Amino acid sequence: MDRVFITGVTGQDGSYLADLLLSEGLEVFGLVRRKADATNWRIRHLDGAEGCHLIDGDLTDLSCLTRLLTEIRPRYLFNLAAQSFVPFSWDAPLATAEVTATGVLNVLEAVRNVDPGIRVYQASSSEMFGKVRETPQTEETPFYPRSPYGVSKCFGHYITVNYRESYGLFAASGILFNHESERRGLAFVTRKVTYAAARIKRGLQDKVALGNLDSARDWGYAPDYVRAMWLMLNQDAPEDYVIATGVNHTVRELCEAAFGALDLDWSKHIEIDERFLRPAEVNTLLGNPAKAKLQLGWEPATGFAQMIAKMAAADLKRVDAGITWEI
Ligand code: NAP
Ligand code: G4F
Repeated sequence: MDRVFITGVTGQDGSYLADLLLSEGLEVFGLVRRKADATNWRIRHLDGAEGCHLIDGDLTDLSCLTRLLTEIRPRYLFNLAAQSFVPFSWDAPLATAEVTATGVLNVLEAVRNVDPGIRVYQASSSEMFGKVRETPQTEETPFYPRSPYGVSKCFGHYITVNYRESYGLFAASGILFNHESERRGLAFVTRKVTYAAARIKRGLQDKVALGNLDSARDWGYAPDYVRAMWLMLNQDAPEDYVIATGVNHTVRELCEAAFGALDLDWSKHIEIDERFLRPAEVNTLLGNPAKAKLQLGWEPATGFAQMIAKMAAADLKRVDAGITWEI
């Protein structure tokens, strides 16, 4: 049975990827960092599941990664761990760089030293395009990051390309546009809005405060996107791919979709709070997934409206069940 090592398994993508790879018959080793109060709600169903091992460690510690890869000897490694919340990257730029930038180098060094045959996936981001140089964005579009997070992701991307070219590693970088789900963290705008809409529907609050309503994102569904990651590591050669839907929507349209899914009028419940504006904004992102379609045979299965309706329904269920820890 092939072994796979996933960093970031407690996050949105890591949890879906673990589900997918377990269903494909792989043995999954998921890296979990220590927290004082660890609910790890997205992987609760995986704790003790057959073929799944949750192991303690931290991406910022090369000795830890080296020891774990030596013990586990995986065939595949997915590096999904990151400080992934853009606004926090201005609050803690060094901590962001340590995980989101240098953490990638730790992974590549551990792979190079333990077994350069391990196939590596790096979670790159459309945030690297930032102040976009062309629309839509492709694998060839130049980067112009707009946050310490975006800059850190550029480092992670280029060091992955560099280790592939310098040492012949099978290292592929997925340039993923925003993707969301019922397991999205509550701070990100889609889930913030669907959760608030569910609470408003039940009379638990009346308003939700947001920042820039004009900002546009190419939003896809996370379970579709982890399929693309798996396809990338099963090609003959490692390459970089844009993963996106090719359609974008504004935050205002997101509000319309989320509140509309619960038969609410969004305009009565949104207020603007400058605290949610960013020092430098990425105004619009739109990806062209043509290469992924052609070479991987990948296409998104779930559209924007369907995804937002699923998220709103899941949040309504949580609110009705009094579940407050899935945030
Ligand atoms: P997420 O939900 O924020 O998950 C991030 C994961 O990284 C969590 O499991 C977190 O663990 C872990 N982590 C953070 N610091 C760590 C450390 N020092 N050691 C070990 N693990 C650490 O992010 P996501 O949405 O699943 O995204 C997965 C990856 O794709 C990230 O690299 C993100 O930057 C990138 N990406 C995401 C999107 C998107 O739209 N979702 C788009 C493009 C790229 P805890 O649970 O302990 O916090
Ligand atoms: O949901 P967001 O916080 O996601 P953002 O910044 O686009 O980053 C996400 O996608 C990236 C891929 O492009 C990932 F790499 C990254 O890890 C993360 O998953 O914000 C989306 C947009 C922004 O333009 C923001 O200014 O929504 C706007 N927005 C408006 N009001 C808000 C809010 N964002 C948040 N988080 N909260 C608000 O109240």
